[in-house]
Amino acid sequence: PGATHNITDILTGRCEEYRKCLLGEPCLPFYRNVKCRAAVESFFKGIRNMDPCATPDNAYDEFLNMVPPTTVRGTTMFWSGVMGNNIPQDVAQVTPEFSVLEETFPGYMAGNLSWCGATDGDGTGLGLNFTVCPTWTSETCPNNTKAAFWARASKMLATQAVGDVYVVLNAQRAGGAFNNGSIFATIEAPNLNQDVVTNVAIYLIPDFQLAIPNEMYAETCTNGSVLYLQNFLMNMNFNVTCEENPKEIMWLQCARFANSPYCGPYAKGNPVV
Ligand code: NFD
Repeated sequence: PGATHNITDILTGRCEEYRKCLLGEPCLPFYRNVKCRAAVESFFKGIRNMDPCATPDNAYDEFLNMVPPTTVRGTTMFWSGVMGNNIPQDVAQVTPEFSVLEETFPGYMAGNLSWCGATDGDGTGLGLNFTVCPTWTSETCPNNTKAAFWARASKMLATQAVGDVYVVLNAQRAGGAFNNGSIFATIEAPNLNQDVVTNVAIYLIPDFQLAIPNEMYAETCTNGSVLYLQNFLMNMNFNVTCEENPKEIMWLQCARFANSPYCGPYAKGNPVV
């Protein structure tokens, strides 16, 4: 895929927006003194002149320690397998009760951007490729520049989460709502802290873009990979709850996909109105 060619300007601008609290996110005094030029420099520091498929795990540590992902107690929301329509991100943006990685400082800066290191350079002399980056697959390019960023940021998000946490999963995800190879499964869930996380709430949502009601519920809270996840978390000593088609998410899905059989007074899970 293409690289974001003006990424330095975008990162700088987003950094200024965030530290000046222009976004309405919970805005911490800690961030006010962030030097955006230094932050952007540290963002690139660990990946310059690096093979874009062999990024060290700690490449972004200096950057992430300058602007760590921080969420308010009881609001941290993870998601997995539901990327297509940005539903969790959009719900979180207008719901103070939920915070996703994309609204934390580092998540906001890097969201929807594409970048990678380059050993041969692309003429800029900056050790980055501003034109094109290798496509990620776990086989061909496992430790790619971008994956290393989201992996480390996700780990920090999970590690600092306190109180109730949430995870939004796609009931119709091919191969199971809880995907063993996902970042949620491999990085976020294992880094939750049993001593401070009071409950893990699983929000199992249908894919509202699928029009056929019978096929809508591939998984429920009591079967398949979701049941496996609940047992996995309970074995780790977490309190776990699971809700199918929760109204906290459904209202936005129905605003986006108003003709879905999951919307309206006769829909499963909906109160009759
Ligand atoms: P997904 P998830 N390397 O829907 N997050 O649980 C690369 F390069 O399966 C946020 O994996 O859910 N890409 C963002 C990967 C990105 C890899 C990633 C990997 N090893 C993670 N694994 C973001 N904002 O962009 C997955 N992907 C790609 C955090 C996959 O192709 C969030 O806190 C898809 O485009 C969230 O709780 C995207 O990552 C959780 O991790 C999501 O894959 C979602 O990762």
